[in-house]
Order: sequence, then structure tokens, then C-alpha cells
Amino acid sequence: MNTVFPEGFLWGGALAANQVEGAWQEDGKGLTTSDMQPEGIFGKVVRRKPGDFCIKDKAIDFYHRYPEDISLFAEMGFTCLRVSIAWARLFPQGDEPEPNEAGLAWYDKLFDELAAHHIQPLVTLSHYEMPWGLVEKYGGWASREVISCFERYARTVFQHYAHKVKLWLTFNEINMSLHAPLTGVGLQGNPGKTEIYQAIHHQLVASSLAVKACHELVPDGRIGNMLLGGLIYPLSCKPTDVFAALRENQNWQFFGDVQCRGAYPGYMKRYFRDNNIKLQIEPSDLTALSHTVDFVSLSYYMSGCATAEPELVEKLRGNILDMIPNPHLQSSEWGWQIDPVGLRTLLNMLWDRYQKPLFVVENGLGASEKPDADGKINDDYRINYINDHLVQAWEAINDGVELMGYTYWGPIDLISASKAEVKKRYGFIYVDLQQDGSGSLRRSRKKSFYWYQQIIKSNGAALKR
Ligand code: BGP
Repeated sequence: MNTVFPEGFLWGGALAANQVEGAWQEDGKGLTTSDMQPEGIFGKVVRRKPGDFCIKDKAIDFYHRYPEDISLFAEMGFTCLRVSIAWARLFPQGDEPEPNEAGLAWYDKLFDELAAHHIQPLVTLSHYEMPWGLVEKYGGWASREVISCFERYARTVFQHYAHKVKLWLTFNEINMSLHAPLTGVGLQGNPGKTEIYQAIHHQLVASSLAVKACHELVPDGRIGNMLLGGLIYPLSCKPTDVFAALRENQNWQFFGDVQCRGAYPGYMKRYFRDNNIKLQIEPSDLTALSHTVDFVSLSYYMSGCATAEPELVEKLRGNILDMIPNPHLQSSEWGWQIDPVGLRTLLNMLWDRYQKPLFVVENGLGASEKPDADGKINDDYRINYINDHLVQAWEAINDGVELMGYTYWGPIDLISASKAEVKKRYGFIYVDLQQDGSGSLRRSRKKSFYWYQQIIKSNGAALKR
């Protein structure tokens, strides 16, 4: 069997604006949902007062240090870098008629720097942040108004960057809104199911309108969705547990089903009926939804289990997504269960379901680390983690799955999304930054830096199988 990955397979890393850029108030940028949640995507909303410290305000200062970081990515051999555009850099309040030129100019410089290093950008339109102005004024995605604000933003960037960016994604982990409604759809407080699904509906329409706009304005471009690949196994082989797992998987597959098939699936209509959820869906929404994505992208960190027995659910549920832990798997320091074979299963599952090219745009291991006496970080645990996941991705390719690429999350230490921690480090590159904001921000290479370089250079042949 061929040991290398397909020709043209994209190798690289993935970042998000609010977790790396910093410069939270520079060049006219407006406040975002991320700025208002200094403790992370599950944290409370804090009205920021001058002088209040938040680790994300400066983050790893990618806004000013991107040339150095990109040259390090190029040294590893990246052919692709996933980044996101901070919507509020372009539309500070979200509903302005014209974009902020300074915001457009910064991303121009970023894409030019990538081009100079032959790194292809993969750009997420909205990664866990939206202009706070839209939350205050319209109640976030609860309002239909936000659809046209987003469409204006999307059309602006497609038009402006069409010659520089060919690969696009709409909303990061669109299914996460079920767990973090403020981050996902800009809903404050404790919204009910109807409110959440109505906001999600508006966002799905906006995602499809962005697909349509991309096809019009970037004719040689491709646009995908982005799903949190929350693979769920039955806790036992009891038929009721198997069905519970199927239902749990449908909870997130629903988003992909709409984005790939262009209509609401029957199981979701039943769920709405059974739970008395009545959505306002305009006839024009149904036409909009028919614009389906070109490819499916996903994040994959862990798998979980489901059971039909409520007392077990109460007793066992664990990590941030409330999944039931699998007794056969080990966990990371943060309790995320490590399951490389799950990636092969997931890729096969999505390929069978959609028959569209897939792209793993996030996968990675967060760990607390500090340099040893020689200033080195020997992160063999990270090397093993990635090796084992890539081997399974390669198995899936051999199963017949069309896989476009793999962008590791996050190739450089950054601020974590769930709890805004810098001590949860993912990088091949260490950043000298501590949680209290101290540190020189100096970048240094970990052992995995050189390992990933070899993997890319050999197009996967150097993996341990
Ligand atoms: C995904 C997000 C990322 C990223 C990653 C790791 O859910 O798309 O933004 O942060 O998870 O999560 P965390 O940063 O909480 O460790």
C-alpha cells in the first residue's frame, strides 16, 4: 500500500483571530463576543472597564508578529494555513454600510505574507466571535437582520480577497451553538430551545447565502462548512443505547445535513414537533438553503459515549460537551479522551453521508509545558498524538475517503477557546507568555516542530505505522 498522502494534500496549521491576534482595539476594530467573555466561550459576559486585564487583548500578538510566525510555519513546510477574519475589524459594529479600510488592509498584508511563503490561506469567515454591536442592537442571530449584515460582510471579503484566497469556510464549529449560544449565535442569558434553533436557522441561511456569494464572486474558489466532529459511540450494545448514540450523532450531523443537502432532515422536523419548537421559516429561506457547500471541514479532538439510561447519564457525564467517557480510552490533562481510530470512523461516516471532499481543519493536543534547563520542550506525547491521528486519516484515505488536507490546531501556542488559558499549549512553537500576561512573547521551536517538518517533507511517509 502507498505510504504517502495523495499529491497536493494540504499540510499546515489552524488559528483563529481572537485566540492569536490581540490588538483588540487597534485600527478601528470593534468589540466582539470574544472580547466580552474574558474567561472563554462558556464564561460570563463582562463589561470591560479601562485597565481590566484580559489575556486575549494582546494574546500572542500575532497582529504585529505574523511575519515571524509565518516564516516559522514556512520552515516547517506548511502548504496551508487556516486563519479567520475578525468580522469586527471590517465592520466594527457589524451593520455599517461600508467596511473599515484599515481592517481590510491588515488582512491584505497577512495574505501577501502567506503568498510570499507559498502558503495557501484557508479562511474562516466567523470563528467564535461576532461584532458585539449586533448582540446589543439586534439580540444576535435571533434577528433576521443579522443575515444581511453577515451577507454584506461575506460579499465584501469575497470581492476584496478573491484573487488571494481560494479556500473558505463559513462558521467555525457551527454545531457548538447548542452548547455555547452566546459564542455561536450571540444569544445572551439562558435562551430556550426555540430561541436557539431560530437563531441557528438564521445562521444556516446566512451560511448558504455566503456559499452562493462565494460561487458568484470567487469563481475558482471553494467553500466549505465546519463541524465539530463530536463522534458518539453507544455505551453498550443494548439496542436502546445504539439508538441513543445515533440520535446524539444526529444532533450535530443536522448542521452538516442542512449545509450539504440543502434542506431540513426528517428527524429534525420530528424533534421540533415533539418538543413544540415552532420556527419561523420564510419561503425564501428554503431557496437560500439550496446553496450547498463544496466540501466539509471538521475538527476532531475526542469521542464520547451515549446511553438511553438517564441515571447513567447523570452519573457519568464528563467533559465540556457533557459526553459520557469511554472506559476504553485514555484522557489528556484536560480530560479530552484520545481516540485516533475514532477519526477514521468519523471520516468514513461523513464521506458515506455526504460524498463531498473532507478537510480536517483542527486536531491537536493541549498540554501544560515549560522549557527544561536547556530551554527545550520534548513533547513526545504530542508527536505520538498527531502521528496516531494522521495514520488513521491515511487509513481513511485508503478506505476511499477524499481528504483535502490536515491543519493542526494550533501550530503555535495560543489562548484556548474554552477557558481562555495560555497554559493549555498546543503549539509546535512555544510562546513565552504566562496567564498573568507576563513573558517576552519570544517564540521557540519544540521537538514536534522538527518532527512535523519531516512528516510534511515526506508527505506522510515518515509516520510510524
Ligand atoms: C475548537 C475551536 C478552537 C480551539 C479548539 C481547542 O473547539 O474551534 O477555537 O480553541 O477547539 O479548544 P480549547 O482551545 O478550548 O482547548
